[in-house]
Amino acid sequence: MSEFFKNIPKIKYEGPKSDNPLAFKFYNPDEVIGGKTMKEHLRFSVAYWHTLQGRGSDPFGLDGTAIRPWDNITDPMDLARAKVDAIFEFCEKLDVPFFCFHDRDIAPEADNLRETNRRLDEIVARIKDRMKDSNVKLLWGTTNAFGHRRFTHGAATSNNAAVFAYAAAQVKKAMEITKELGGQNYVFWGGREGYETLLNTDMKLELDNFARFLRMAVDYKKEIGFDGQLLIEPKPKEPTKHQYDFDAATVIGFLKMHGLDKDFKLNIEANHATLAGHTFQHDLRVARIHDMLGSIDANQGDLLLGWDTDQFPTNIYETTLAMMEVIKMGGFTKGGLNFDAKVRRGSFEPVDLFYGHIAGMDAFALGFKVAYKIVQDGIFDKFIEERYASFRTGIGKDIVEGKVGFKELEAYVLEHGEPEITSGRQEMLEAILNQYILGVR
Ligand code: XLS
Ligand code: CA
Ligand code: CA
Repeated sequence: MSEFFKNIPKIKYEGPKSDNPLAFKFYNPDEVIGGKTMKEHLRFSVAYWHTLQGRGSDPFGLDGTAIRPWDNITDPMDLARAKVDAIFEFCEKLDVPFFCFHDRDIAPEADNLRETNRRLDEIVARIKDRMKDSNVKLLWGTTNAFGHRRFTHGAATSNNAAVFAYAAAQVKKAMEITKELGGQNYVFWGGREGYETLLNTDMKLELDNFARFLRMAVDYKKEIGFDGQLLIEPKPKEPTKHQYDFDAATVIGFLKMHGLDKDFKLNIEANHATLAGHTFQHDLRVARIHDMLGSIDANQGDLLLGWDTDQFPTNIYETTLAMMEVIKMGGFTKGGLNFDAKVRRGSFEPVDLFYGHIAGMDAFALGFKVAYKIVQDGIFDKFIEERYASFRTGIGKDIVEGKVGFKELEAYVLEHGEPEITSGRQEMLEAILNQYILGVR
């Protein structure tokens, strides 16, 4: 087996003061916090599509800038085989326990579904073989039902029933291979499930069809005995103007409306939350309070650009707030932190792939440590508890317990007069958060 990243050693933890760019400063995989190692808490994952498939192209530069160790391999199947070796080498050197893929990332699509599936089978067998002597596992599999021109009007929400069928056949196979590889989750990201203009769109039929599609997926999951978690990944726009899985709240409402909320959880991506006009923490919170936070696509967007830039997450403020939500839900079970992130077009050398992941892993490791201390100290929890104290006694308790209606509440106001309100102390709390982030508290 050839080595692709030849001059890159296994990345080790060297501590916050290390000046070695190829070392972890905050991510110490073996460090035990609260009874689990950091590796177990954070469950990092590499995205096949960005790291192995990304070419560093953009709409103004269709020719990619990326230089990759497999550039001299021209046959598409030879390339697919080589990339299997490359993903294991990459994850092992970074001590990342998981990876994720779309069906079309691991094996190129052929002229017909039969041959496409045969190619998949061959690559899956190779991955399975590599898994035998490696600790690297599959966090989730998914389907690329948005790249091919047949999906230009959507997949499960296409106007064309034959396209709906094609998407179903593709998900069927992708779910089978995810199971075969011991994948812990299966993700539905609505690639082009949305619309460009309502002038040509039957929104009701498209949404109903989408629910039908998800129901079929649940049925098939049971039929084949796949015990992974099904996840939906919200995104408000891009590639279509409007995507049906707009944000966490929309997806949860949709799932509940169709009686599917017990079968799915959410995969929340930071950059998608900000595209929807929310903070990352907002969408994580919405998912968490509904007990539907499954997994995370760890990246960050550029708020000045306003599109899906999929950058490596380096903002400690954001990673801290995100990890507070994860810790509050009791940690990941099947989910993890998947780096759905790509190095910039200008960062074209193979070593930049390592720098990107190291930066992201350190940012989340530090965020996790800070968040763990914040949750343990309970300082914000105590504040919130106190802030809502009025709902634990008297009239507030009666409201919560459903004992009163408008008439009783009017009588309460007539008797008690103007309420006394308290300060929200936002600036004070933000200053405390800064102390935690700076490690002085
Ligand atoms: C695209 C999505 C995609 C999903 C997997 O914006 O983030 O990469 O995570 O299909
Ligand atoms: Ca994603
Ligand atoms: Ca994205």
